[in-house]
Amino acid sequence: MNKNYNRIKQEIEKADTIVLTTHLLPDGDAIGSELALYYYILKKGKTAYIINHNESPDHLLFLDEDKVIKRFLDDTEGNTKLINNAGLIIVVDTNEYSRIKSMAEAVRNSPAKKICVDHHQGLDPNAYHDFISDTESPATSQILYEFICNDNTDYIDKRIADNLYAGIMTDTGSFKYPRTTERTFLICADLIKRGTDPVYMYDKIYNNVPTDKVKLLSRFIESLSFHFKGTLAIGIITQQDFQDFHSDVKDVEGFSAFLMSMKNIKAGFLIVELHDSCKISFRSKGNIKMNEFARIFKGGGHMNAAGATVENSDPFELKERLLGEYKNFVSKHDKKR
Ligand SMILES: [Mn+2]
Repeated sequence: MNKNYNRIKQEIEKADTIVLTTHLLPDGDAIGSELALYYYILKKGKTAYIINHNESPDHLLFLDEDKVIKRFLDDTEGNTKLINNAGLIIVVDTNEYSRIKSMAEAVRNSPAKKICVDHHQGLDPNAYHDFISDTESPATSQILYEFICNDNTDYIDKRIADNLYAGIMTDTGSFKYPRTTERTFLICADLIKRGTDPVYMYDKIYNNVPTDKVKLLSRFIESLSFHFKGTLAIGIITQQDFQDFHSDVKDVEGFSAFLMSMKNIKAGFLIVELHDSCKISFRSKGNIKMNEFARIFKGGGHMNAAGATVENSDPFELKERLLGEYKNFVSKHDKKR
């Protein structure tokens, strides 16, 4: 692992200009990783740009205090130039070009070397010049902490610490998801020692829910249906719901976790109607392999958290299809046991 760290450090030192990007609908880990890496790169005396497909969600805007994050489509021509002229492009918190959406083509076509830093499964080594991939890590921000410390711990000032902490806190669900380890707490203790205020960080990120989002949540709760003796919950959010509460797909963050918070629930599906497709989030507990189930809908992910996008589908018809497929899936797996 450290060998990769040194190689990638050298690539950063070789490049003059570095472009950073991440997945669509960036979350705390995506933005925290980008900003921590951005300020580290500045300290190395280099120029850096952060360009994303989506704008940052409201509750994370405070992290970007210098307003350095650009949205690709706001200036496609100018941003494409930056991507083409960069010496290095670093993709964080995803390893799939399809997940950087509108930027995928520009990044692929750029002559710059491409590096990936990620904790998701499925990295194609041929897609990048080099990478740091650690699927055991609960957050890309945790990998970046190790990476920066491997260079020089003095680089981690309060601002970098805040961003790394935001990434780790959000991707671990505030230190409760499975890949949270002793190491995670030791790292966060060190970040707090370097100035991060955990109460302030939690308050800024979580105690900041707009009332329209609460109304959307209430609509989602009304939509819930329960199946398979109350072990499966399905929720639906439609375009109408988004319109009614001036919200969009980024406002459903946390809804699938809500499904899994209910007693006796072993599996949950969240169906979100987009303009010309439906996005499904699959969640489960224990050994119900949702990545396997998601493949029926040409999706993928982790065992307990997967996703898929189904083109031109009505959300209510999709729900019926999901129920049918899940029935087959469960009976196949019961037979195997
Ligand atoms: Mn992540």
